[in-house]
Amino acid sequence: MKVSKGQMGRRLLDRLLGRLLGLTVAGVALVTCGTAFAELGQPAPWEYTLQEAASPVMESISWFHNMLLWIITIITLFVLALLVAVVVKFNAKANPVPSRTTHNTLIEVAWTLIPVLILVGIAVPSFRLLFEQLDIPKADLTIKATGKQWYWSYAYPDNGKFEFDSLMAQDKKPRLLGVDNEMVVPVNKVVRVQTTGADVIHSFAVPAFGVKIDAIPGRLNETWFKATKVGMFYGQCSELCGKDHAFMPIAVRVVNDQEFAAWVEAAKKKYAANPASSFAEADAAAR
Ligand SMILES: [Cu+2]
Repeated sequence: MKVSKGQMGRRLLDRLLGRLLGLTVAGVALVTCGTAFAELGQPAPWEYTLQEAASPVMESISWFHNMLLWIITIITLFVLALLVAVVVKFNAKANPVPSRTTHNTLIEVAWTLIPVLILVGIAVPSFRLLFEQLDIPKADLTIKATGKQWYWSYAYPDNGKFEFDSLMAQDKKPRLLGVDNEMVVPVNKVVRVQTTGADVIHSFAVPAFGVKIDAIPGRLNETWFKATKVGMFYGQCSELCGKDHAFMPIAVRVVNDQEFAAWVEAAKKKYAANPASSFAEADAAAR
């Protein structure tokens, strides 16, 4: 069969478009799979967004992040449009005799005032978020997290004064995030987290809760979270603290009230004779 040049061109174009469509579908599938298979409370392959929020603070952080992304996208496109207009309309060929205008009061006031208004518009929700993070509501329980080279110790001063060490467990999943003894908290309760360092500066961070706070020797820092979902949530030490910095994960198990009460009873017995406990040290010092 003879085909004309025009037909061939069209066929080629059809095939190219088909290929492109296929690639796009594959790309979209890859991206949506990446998020569809993403488990709550931990990073996922091909993830490019923030982890799914599991606390009110993280919900505010995600909202603020997305809002800023819109603003910055609009500004960037606007500047790009201006640049394109300048290149096309005012190059030497298209505009051989340039205007000698030096001032335009209206434009100068506008390009000063509009950015100021945009910044003020950003500042309002930004400060609201900052206060939400720093103004700790009345806590239902307090946990003291002590960063050590290279593991975490969690103390529960309100629930029978026990403390235990939490070390990365090689055989546990997810890799590099699983630990031997998890921090356990009740769901929908305000947890005050106090952090300190026993040797060098560490940082206690759990992305799904929107928590990241330094653990500094000789200081007691404070933050809070209210986990709104039951499950496992992981974080990592987020301050370079030495050779095993990457191997001191934070694993938080969020359970319901009954499960938490049962865990506290078991933990009190299990960790009663923990020689590493700062409560044991305090008892020894008092004697
Ligand atoms: Cu550390």
